[in-house]
Amino acid sequence: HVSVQRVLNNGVKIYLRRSDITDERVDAIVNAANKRLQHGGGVAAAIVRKGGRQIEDESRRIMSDRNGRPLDVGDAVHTSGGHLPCRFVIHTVGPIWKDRERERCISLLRRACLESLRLAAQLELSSIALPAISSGIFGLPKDICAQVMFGAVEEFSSSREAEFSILRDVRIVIIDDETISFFREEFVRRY
Ligand code: AR6
Repeated sequence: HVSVQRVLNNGVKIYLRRSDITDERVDAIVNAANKRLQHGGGVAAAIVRKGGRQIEDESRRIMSDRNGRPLDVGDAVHTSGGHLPCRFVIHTVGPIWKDRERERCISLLRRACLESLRLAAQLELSSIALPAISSGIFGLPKDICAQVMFGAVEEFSSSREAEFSILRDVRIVIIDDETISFFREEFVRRY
């Protein structure tokens, strides 16, 4: 669980931690979800496995309230944390990587991160943990994921939303060796 941290604008602290995000003691963890909130694999499956039925039931309710209309890529919605140690799960939809749509994927990942942070600020949360969104099943290159995610946290920390919120503890939590090596490299490069 070695963790590194830096203080950004408005006193927002960014942490990089190696851990299972479902164990994280924060107000909200972010799920790398899909447009239909079907939590089939990766971090999503781990979240519903540990969090229990409630997260799946609430996810279904969100979809039925939308009459089945899928979320847009970059959107963020929330459910409770069920049996997890966090109060909320913020479900965001990252892009499916396509080499030919590089810039579009980058801007959608940035939006997914920012929408998650904004939602946490609106919910008056003080801490949040994010996984390496889109870098697993959705195939987004891990070096690009690290650049975009740190960039989005910095952008949030400099925003009015951050200034007027109590969100001060932002963690990027990564479970595997390979992914964290890309994030460590980017962390060292930036800070
Ligand atoms: N804690 C922290 N990170 C984790 C954990 C965990 N418990 N489990 C996996 N990761 P992915 P995506 C990492 O595939 O690429 C699902 O089916 C993993 O190593 O979970 O956005 C959804 O329902 C990787 O680095 O998300 C969607 O359909 C990162 O989390 C689709 O996958 C993200 O990998 C989303 O794909």
